[in-house]
Amino acid sequence: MTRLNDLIAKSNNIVFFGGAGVSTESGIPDFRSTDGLYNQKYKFPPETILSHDFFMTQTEEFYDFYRDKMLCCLDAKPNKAHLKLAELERTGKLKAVITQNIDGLHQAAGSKNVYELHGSVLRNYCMKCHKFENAGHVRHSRGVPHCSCGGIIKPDVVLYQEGLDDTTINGAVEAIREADLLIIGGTSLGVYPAAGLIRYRKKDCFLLLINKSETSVDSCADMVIHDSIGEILDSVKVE
Ligand code: CNA
Repeated sequence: MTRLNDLIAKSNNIVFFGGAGVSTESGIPDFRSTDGLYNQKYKFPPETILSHDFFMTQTEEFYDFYRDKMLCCLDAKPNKAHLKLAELERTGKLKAVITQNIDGLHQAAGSKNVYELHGSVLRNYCMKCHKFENAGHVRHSRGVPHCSCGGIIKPDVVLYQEGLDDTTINGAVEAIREADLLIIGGTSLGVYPAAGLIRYRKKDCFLLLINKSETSVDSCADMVIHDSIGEILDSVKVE
């Protein structure tokens, strides 16, 4: 791990871009691993259930799945990967975490500059009066959660068929443009447009990939580590 530590030591603008694999060591299943949600059997595929159309037309069924499979992250704790990234931010070396995750664990670990490309289960809002509700309200309600005004509550997560928030994308792109070390970790890089953002890195930005399985970006990365992101990041010495 000497090479990794040298790399971190000489970088002054580190950006981390991650996905569901960052949180598997906190007990939250990802989508595409063998024990991930895509390999479990449901009446509909997860990408159908987690789509805008499905939410609008079969809201109760959406919430059955969402409470069961997506809100389990409310009980999860940050792991070694989240904690090390927060520590690196405190030293001033790491400038931003860009995540496709919706579990809020980077902030729970202490990270401040976090771009949540796909929103967060911790935020929910009334589709009628736009009042925000916490995740506890959604979790403990039955059927379709409603606001006191009678409106339906929607999680502030980006469902399939929905666009990403412009301010979040712009902030993430800006951070990637400035990076001298871009660490990509725990993501299959299969979900767009999020995965496409890494193309905005500078020509001389060092690209480090830490992922258990191969990705489409392995061949153009400067360094590839196929291992547990928690273990690898935990081995990083913070000066
Ligand atoms: P994915 O497509 O499921 O890929 C996860 C990747 O992480 C795979 O390539 C795995 O090999 C790898 N991986 C799994 N565990 C580890 C580990 N411990 N160390 C290193 N690598 C590991 O997930 P993506 O994030 O690429 O796809 C984006 C989707 C997943 C986003 O829309 C997320 O909202 C969605 N998602 C989020 C969560 C969460 O918030 N925790 C959970 C499940 C899915």
